[in-house]
Amino acid sequence: MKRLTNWHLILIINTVGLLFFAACSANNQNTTTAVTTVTPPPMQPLQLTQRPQKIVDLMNQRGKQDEDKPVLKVVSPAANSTINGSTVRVRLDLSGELAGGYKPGKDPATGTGNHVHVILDNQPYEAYYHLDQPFELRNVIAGKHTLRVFPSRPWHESYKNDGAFQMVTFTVAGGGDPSKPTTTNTGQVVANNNASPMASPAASEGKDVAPSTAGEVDPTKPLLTDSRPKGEYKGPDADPIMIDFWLSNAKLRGDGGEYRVRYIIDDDEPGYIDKWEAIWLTGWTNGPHTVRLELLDKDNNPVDNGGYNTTTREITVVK
Ligand SMILES: [Cu+2]
Repeated sequence: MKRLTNWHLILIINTVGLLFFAACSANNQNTTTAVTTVTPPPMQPLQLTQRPQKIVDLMNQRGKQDEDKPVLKVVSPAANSTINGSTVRVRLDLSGELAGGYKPGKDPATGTGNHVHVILDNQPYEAYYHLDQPFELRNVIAGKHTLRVFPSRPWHESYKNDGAFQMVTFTVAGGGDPSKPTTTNTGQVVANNNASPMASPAASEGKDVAPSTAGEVDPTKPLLTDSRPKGEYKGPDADPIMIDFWLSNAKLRGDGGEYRVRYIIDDDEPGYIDKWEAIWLTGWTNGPHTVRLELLDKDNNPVDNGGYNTTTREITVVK
């Protein structure tokens, strides 16, 4: 009986040893990917991909619109003005080289069209389609604010020519009720003033955050204006997803400058943008994601400008 037990023990030890050996050899075969056997691979391996064919087709249909150089001027609120009350009327003037036919406006049939991205402080943009119709920000809270505008295409890619972008700083005296959101005249929420104790404009991370006031932004210093992605992406629009931004007073490495833009999706490995143009990422999983964009200097350190140069947005992908 005793001998049998020992024999069993030896058998067990040998079996365990064999298993270890098998496991080790399996690992050895994977030495080049040893890290991924320890840390599970990310659930969402995003990859750069080219501009989607449906957008290429749209561009062809648009003729020479994409060669236009639209210039925007903020007529109201006037730069450095003070507004009494809590409603800020936005009026824009569009000029520039428009021979290709660039004109904002929503096509009732498709619900899309050229439009302007309007950004209060560092909140997500709102779309302004018909520049001859009123656009108001309502219940803007008291204090200093910035408004940033630039022309965009139906698929939300910005025009990047000189003069396309303008930022003005203005002050709201009196102001709205901080316990209620700031909205447009069509009811779109621009800022949920009471939603979070995070009062710092640097922490403005989307619609759920921050009583919205301006950061201490210097219009002469490098400025990254976050634009896309935003909101919810559904069905065929959910993959690939475009990242796009406006860049002022800074040139990226690939454009002859020294700056880079870093993007971090969820907590994945960062990616870098070294040429100022929209990029498309494919491989998104269903559900909520965070997209962080930040401007880096030549030493890869974030460049601060009133908290606007590092922005995190929450998006939702529904495939
Ligand atoms: Cu847009």
